[in-house]
Formats: sequence, structure tokens, C-alpha cells
Amino acid sequence: MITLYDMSLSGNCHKVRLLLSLLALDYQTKPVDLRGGEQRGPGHLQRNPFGQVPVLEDDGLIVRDSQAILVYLAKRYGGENWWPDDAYQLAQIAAWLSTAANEIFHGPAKLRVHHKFGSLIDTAAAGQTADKVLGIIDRHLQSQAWLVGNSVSIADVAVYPYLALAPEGDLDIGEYANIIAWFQRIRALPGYVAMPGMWQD
Ligand SMILES: N[C@@H](CCC(=O)N[C@@H](CS)C(=O)NCC(=O)O)C(=O)O
Repeated sequence: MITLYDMSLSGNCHKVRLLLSLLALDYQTKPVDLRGGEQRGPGHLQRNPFGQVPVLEDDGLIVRDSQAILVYLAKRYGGENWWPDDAYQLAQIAAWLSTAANEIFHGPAKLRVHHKFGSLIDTAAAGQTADKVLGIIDRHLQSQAWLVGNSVSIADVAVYPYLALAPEGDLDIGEYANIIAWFQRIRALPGYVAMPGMWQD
């Protein structure tokens, strides 16, 4: 049985819940009490020395970091559709995974933790990063339906949650018509699951 060490309000955890559901995999969740500091307790630090969720456990293997978990699930359970063989396609997927961990984390995700949970951040810097990454993604999606290739990939799954949660970070995404059309394509996928606070039409 696959186990996801999870936090319901985490967009990083949602990436994993979304892919597990799109792949129709059975799994159990074990909530980690982030407010209570459980992530810094010895049990969880053994699973992830960085003291963060998500962490996935499968067949005795432990995988930390949402991007890495997407790679693991896509390669192990997704087949060619989810983990292409082509070097160039894989490189493009890796580039978007990196964008999810960098610009999307430092922009839309940070603004959300600020507005929703009160964490102190440099709001001007996060706002600039968010505007830049939203503009780049919107222009990218002008000529293609999915971030990489002709079908959904883990690039879309990695990038989606914190963009869909952008309204919770006080970001107006109404002007990004191509992103909104892409949200609608993602939401129409069989097995799609949402989380509270996500953009809705
Ligand atoms: N790069 C990591 C970031 C994970 C992350 O930031 N997790 C947050 C929840 S969204 C967390 O566990 N925070 C608890 C803490 O840092 O104490 C990933 O993509 O999994």
C-alpha cells in the first residue's frame, strides 16, 4: 500500500494527491500535524531530514519532495504517457519541475502562505516573481494545450496547484486567459481532484 504523509492545505501535497488520483492508484494518507511541529519530530525527520511534507512511502521505499514523488509515480506506474522516453521531452518536463520548485514557490506559493497563514515575506519580491512566472506560463500556453508535448504530463501536475491557489495569495488571475483555459482542461481530466481554495469558474 502506498502511504502519503500529507497535510490537507498543502499545495505541494496536492500535487501528489492529484497524480495518485489521475493514475487511479490506491493509497492511504497519514496527516502530519505541521502546526503542532510533528514534521520536526524524530519520526518524520527520519523520513525527511528537511522536516517537510509531502513524503511518499511505497514498498519500503521513501521518497521526499513533491517533484521527486511525481517522477517516481510517473516512471513506476504511469507508463510512456506519463514518463516519455524522449530525451528532449524529459528535459522540458524537468525544466517545469524546476520552475515549480523555484519561481512558483517563491512567487504564488509564498504570497499564499503570507495571506492565508500570516507568514512574513518580502511581498514586493514575491509579487514580481509571481507576475513574471504567470506571464511566461500564459504566453507558453497560447500555442499549446499542455506545458510539454501533446498531452498532460507531470509538468502540468507540478505547476497546477499553486497557480490554481493563486487567489488565496491575493493574485488576480482573471487576465491570464490561457492559464484559465488550461485550468479547465486539467479539471476535466478523469480522476481530477481539487482542494479547498482553488480557482473555480
Ligand atoms: N520542495 C519541497 C517543499 C515542501 C514544503 O515546502 N512543504 C511544506 C508544506 S507545503 C512543509 O512541510 N512545511 C513545514 C515546515 O517547513 O516546517 C517539495 O516540493 O516537497
